[in-house]
Amino acid sequence: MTSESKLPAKLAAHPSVQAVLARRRAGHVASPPAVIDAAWLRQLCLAAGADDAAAVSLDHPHLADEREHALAALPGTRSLIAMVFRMNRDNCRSPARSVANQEYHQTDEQANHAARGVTQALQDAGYRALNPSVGFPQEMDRFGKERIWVVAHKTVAVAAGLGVMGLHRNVIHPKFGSFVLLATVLVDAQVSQYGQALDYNPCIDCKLCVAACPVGAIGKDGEFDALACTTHNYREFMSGFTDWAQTVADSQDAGDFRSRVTDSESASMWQSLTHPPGYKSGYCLAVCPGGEDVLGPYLENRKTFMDTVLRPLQDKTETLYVLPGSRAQEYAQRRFPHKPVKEVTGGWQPPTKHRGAS
Ligand code: B12
Ligand code: SF4
Repeated sequence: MTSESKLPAKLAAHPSVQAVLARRRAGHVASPPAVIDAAWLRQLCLAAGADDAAAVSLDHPHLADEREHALAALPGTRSLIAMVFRMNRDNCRSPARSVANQEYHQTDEQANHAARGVTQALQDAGYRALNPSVGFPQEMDRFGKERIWVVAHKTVAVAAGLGVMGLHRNVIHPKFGSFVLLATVLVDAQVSQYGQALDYNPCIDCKLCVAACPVGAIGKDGEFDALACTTHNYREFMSGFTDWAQTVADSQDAGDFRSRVTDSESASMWQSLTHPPGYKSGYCLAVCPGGEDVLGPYLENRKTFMDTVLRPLQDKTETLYVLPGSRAQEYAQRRFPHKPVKEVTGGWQPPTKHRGAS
């Protein structure tokens, strides 16, 4: 801080400035510890509502691609604090979209709330800290050009040792399995102890996620068709909404519009616009038996697990959204003949520079 004598007279006379200077003279402004105590930090995260937490240094080699993004979000970032939030399993597994979506959105809110609380506590302790959004909102001015998320929570959580990405490319926590959402807090200090990466993958390679995805977005070999996933699952987000609006614009009259878009689809779009938007699927995560808390019933009786968890999602009659001529279209028609397939446009192309990023 500039010494008192160097302050311009008008500024030095300001009541706020005088209050700050008086506090400093009285010795009430202590610098925070240079290194944050890891045990204190973990307790702070758990008390805020996280189910697990660990920090990772920004210098971790697996965060090389995150570095510029973290520093742009919070200049001076030294550490990232990864947090995990459990979701209720049977809610996520429900074929009723309203039930599963409510679970996602409630957990999303809880995670944002907790990350904000941790950020505030760090700020009060004298650090600079920032919590990027858990999911949406994201940076839509970059949409179609570069990545729209501030921090890749999966990459951070894996580097911090909170789990490993399974075949379905979501992080599987060793205990809570796939039923977790992730949050990250950036802070401008080192932490006394960082998390260690897991030395195994909680994914058991059962491939139920492959069988559950209605548009074949998950390959048996681990290939992930992000475009097929977004086109169907994110039908009522971003480019799916653009396609819906384009259909309104292209329609000659109300009758023409209603022949192209069912009343059920428009009502569903209305719901996504007035409430947090609804995912159409997320079945890959719903059926995953990975993780110690989840695995028991699968090991006990795999047939019962499949009959009660996988089948209801496979059997559900629901519209699948695909790009014309796509692999997803062929797959959906062949594997799920009872699910009507609808061609849509306006898919979300992964920007070339992010393809293959991990
Ligand atoms: C972009 C994104 C998506 C995209 C791409 C998914 C993906 N696998 O990356 C889409 C729209 C498909 C998506 C869907 C879902 N997502 Co999402 N998503 C994100 C987001 C914003 C960034 C993900 C990321 O870091 N990708 C880059 C790297 C790390 O991932 P990757 O798998 O190695 O990269 C591959 C793809 O991402 C793809 N890709 C890379 N860049 C881009 C850019 C674009 C535009 C596209 C389309 C694809 C793409 O190519 C890579 C190589 O195959 C995060 C939130 C965040 N800020 O971190 C949530 C997040 C990953 N999503 C999450 C969830 C829960 C879901 C859904 C289950 C939502 C739902 N209810 O249906 C589905 C699951 C689909 C699946 N099997 O992954 C959770 C995962 C929690 C966990 N346990 O890991 C996160 C972490 C949100 C959170 N805070 O908890 N998601
Ligand atoms: S469903 Fe099976 S294969 Fe897919 S991620 Fe989970 S454990 Fe791995």
